[in-house]
Amino acid sequence: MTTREVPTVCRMCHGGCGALVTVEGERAVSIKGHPGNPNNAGFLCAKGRASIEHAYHPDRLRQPLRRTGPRGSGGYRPIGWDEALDEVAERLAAARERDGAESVVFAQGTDRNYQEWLFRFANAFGSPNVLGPAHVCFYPRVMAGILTLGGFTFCDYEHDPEVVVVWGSNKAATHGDGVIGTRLLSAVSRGTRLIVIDPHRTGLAARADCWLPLRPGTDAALALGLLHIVIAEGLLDKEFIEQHTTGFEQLRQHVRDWDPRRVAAVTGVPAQLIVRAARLYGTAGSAAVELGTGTAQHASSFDTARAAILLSALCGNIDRPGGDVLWDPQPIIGRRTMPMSEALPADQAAKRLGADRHRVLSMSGWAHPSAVWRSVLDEDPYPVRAMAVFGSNLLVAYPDSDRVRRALGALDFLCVTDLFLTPTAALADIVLPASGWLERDQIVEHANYVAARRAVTSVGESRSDEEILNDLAGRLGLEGFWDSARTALDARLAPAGTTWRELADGYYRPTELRHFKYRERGFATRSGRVALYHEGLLRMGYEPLPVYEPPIRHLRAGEHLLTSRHSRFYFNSEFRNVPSLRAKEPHPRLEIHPGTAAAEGIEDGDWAVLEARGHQALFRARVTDEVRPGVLCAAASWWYPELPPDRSWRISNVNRLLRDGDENPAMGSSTLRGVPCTVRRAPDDLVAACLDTARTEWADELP
Ligand SMILES: Nc1nc2c(c(=O)[nH]1)N[C@H]1C(S)=C(S)[C@@H](COP(=O)(O)OP(=O)(O)OC[C@H]3O[C@@H](n4cnc5c(=O)[nH]c(N)nc54)[C@H](O)[C@@H]3O)O[C@H]1N2
Ligand SMILES: Nc1nc2c(c(=O)[nH]1)N[C@H]1C(S)=C(S)[C@@H](COP(=O)(O)OP(=O)(O)OC[C@H]3O[C@@H](n4cnc5c(=O)[nH]c(N)nc54)[C@H](O)[C@@H]3O)O[C@H]1N2
Ligand code: SF4
Ligand SMILES: [Mo]
Repeated sequence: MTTREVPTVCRMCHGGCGALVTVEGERAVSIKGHPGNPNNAGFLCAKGRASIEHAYHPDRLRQPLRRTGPRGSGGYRPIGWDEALDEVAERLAAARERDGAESVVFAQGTDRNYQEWLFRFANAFGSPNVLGPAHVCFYPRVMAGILTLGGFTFCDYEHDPEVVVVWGSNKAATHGDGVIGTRLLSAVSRGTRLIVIDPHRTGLAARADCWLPLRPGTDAALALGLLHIVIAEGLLDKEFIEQHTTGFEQLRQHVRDWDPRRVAAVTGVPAQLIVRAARLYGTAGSAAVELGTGTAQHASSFDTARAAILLSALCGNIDRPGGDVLWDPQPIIGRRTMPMSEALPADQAAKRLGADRHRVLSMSGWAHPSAVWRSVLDEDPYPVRAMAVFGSNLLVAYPDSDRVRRALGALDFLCVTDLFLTPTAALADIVLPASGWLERDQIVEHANYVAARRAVTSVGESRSDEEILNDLAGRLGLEGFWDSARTALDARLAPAGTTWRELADGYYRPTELRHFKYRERGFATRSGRVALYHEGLLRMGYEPLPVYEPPIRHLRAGEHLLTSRHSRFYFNSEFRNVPSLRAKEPHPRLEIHPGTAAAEGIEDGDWAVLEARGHQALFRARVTDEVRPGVLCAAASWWYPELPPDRSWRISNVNRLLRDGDENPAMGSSTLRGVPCTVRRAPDDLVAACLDTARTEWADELP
């Protein structure tokens, strides 16, 4: 048997780390960090190290399935690929014929490097409706950048920033990958100073020069305060402002009243700390801002992101070495052009669900989930009948999970492509087995390179999303696809003058990092300048300058502020079934301050019942002073793979307690952080009734 070591790129999370996989014959046997990868330099986290355990997991789906029992029962029989794909193509075509292409929704969760394929497919099919969690994840940042600067920025760790602002993100745990975490931490060890804006004392907050533990949801007020201080104290790059921005005077007027005392009263952060942070940032020779989902899951999501970009512009950090550098991709058919948005006719694009309210979200191509559920359940403004999901566990990812369940149950046709029979997949009419990351050739686009992720093994009959979409496109006669997903790799690389073979042999192609690009070609905005004041937003009916919208917070006696966060050992809802990772965090955690816990009679390790909106969820208390008093921080996206599918998502799902709101006007971001909620110790018999896997008869113990 031959043994080889294959250089590749891990994708147990957003996938930045270079990995070396040892393969014996057709089987991957071990994995380690790739010391020669410029992003992670040999690092591999616990998730990455569990890749092989995950790939050959006994519960992997290995064949396409057709549902035999009622939705949610988990009754399926295996079928062949041709039968499965014929049926999917037929059902999608029939829905399009009967109710229009917009009646078919395509869904995906967080990006897994095939997102552009799904957009391309939906556009070619004629549906404007691609559903994803974009509005509470990355897109407030992306769209704030595109509208304000004409592009998206990333922090330049090639040239150590003097200061990095880590804003609403637990980067060291959630971006342990080369994209950010490793590089941020090594910059810090070389002297980069940190400002951390987070109600939680994260690992980075503990190492920060300046930690601003603000009240959840008050980020935009803090941002306006930082803008106020740098303007009032003249910590500005005057030349940049004069030559490359529009609307400075309006911005100056707008933030005039946001003095440190007012900001302190709103955010709960002492005024002198806010001033110290503003000075540290404003006097740095180079500084970068890292925004996370702590800023994206409330009413001021888009405004916070816009304000952070304005701060960077005022202090001259845009496109500066060690600053916020505009992404300048290699000329492949990739993130920018692969979606083929020009293929979607304008009258179809205008039908995108949620576009009437959240025009900036809609500009980015995403439909709003709440509008999708309304269409399914109420046919308002038109019926949605069919959905094809490529990698999203909708029942735990979206707020108001019970409504999501009703909507999925009401569809005429649901197809789910996944690696496992998740509770969402267990509602599908047809389930398609997706290959894992070790099983597919994939182009990986990062800020600093384009790299090759390599297929080194295969599991059952599973196929990549790319193969499935390309095949379905062929069956439906859609334009713009290829003979095979393999051919597509070469076609997509051709504009950069390379081939898949060449890329795979070379492992990665570095992207030349260029600074101050605007000096030659201006910014890709209407005026060619950074739009501090944004006329276009005003025309769309939104605020031309960032505003602060107070979070919903009418606390009654006994209520606390519910929030959630992502876990170091899982990736959203994934890996609760991977033993080595589950052992590290066996139960869904509720982080609670000692004072709050004592007042509610809860001790470390107790099971606790959270209750909000008439729904309950069980979590295991971790009593810690890392969280602010009065904050209940629950694990996001928890489900129990060991329980029957239609129970597994109900027991410890924080999203059952949350409203499917659209509080931010431009992006429709839901308020998932800082929501009123009660907590009490859970009676032992309730815990046993909910979690005892030996039971065969289940009653609905939790409302
Ligand atoms: N309350 C609360 N809710 C949140 C969040 C929060 O912080 N708090 N975070 C939000 C955020 S930021 C996000 S991004 C979403 C996450 O939402 P999703 O991205 O939908 O994440 P998952 O629920 O983990 O679903 C991903 C599914 O894809 C499958 N999968 C993995 N790889 C592949 C593949 O290559 N192909 C296919 N077809 N399937 C694959 C996995 O097995 C898993 O079942 O949740 C959001 N919801
Ligand atoms: N290990 C691991 N890595 C992941 C993921 C995962 O689930 N696990 N998920 C991936 C995905 S899809 C995403 S989007 C990213 C998410 O990664 P992050 O953006 O780092 O998101 P969280 O881990 O949820 O951390 C959010 C931080 O925001 C803080 N916070 C809560 N409310 C507020 C607030 O109102 N204001 C501010 N300023 N801060 C607040 C929390 O205390 C927490 O420290 O990580 C990605 N990487
Ligand atoms: S941080 Fe992400 S990419 Fe890096 S090893 Fe861990 S799971 Fe893989
Ligand atoms: Mo996300």
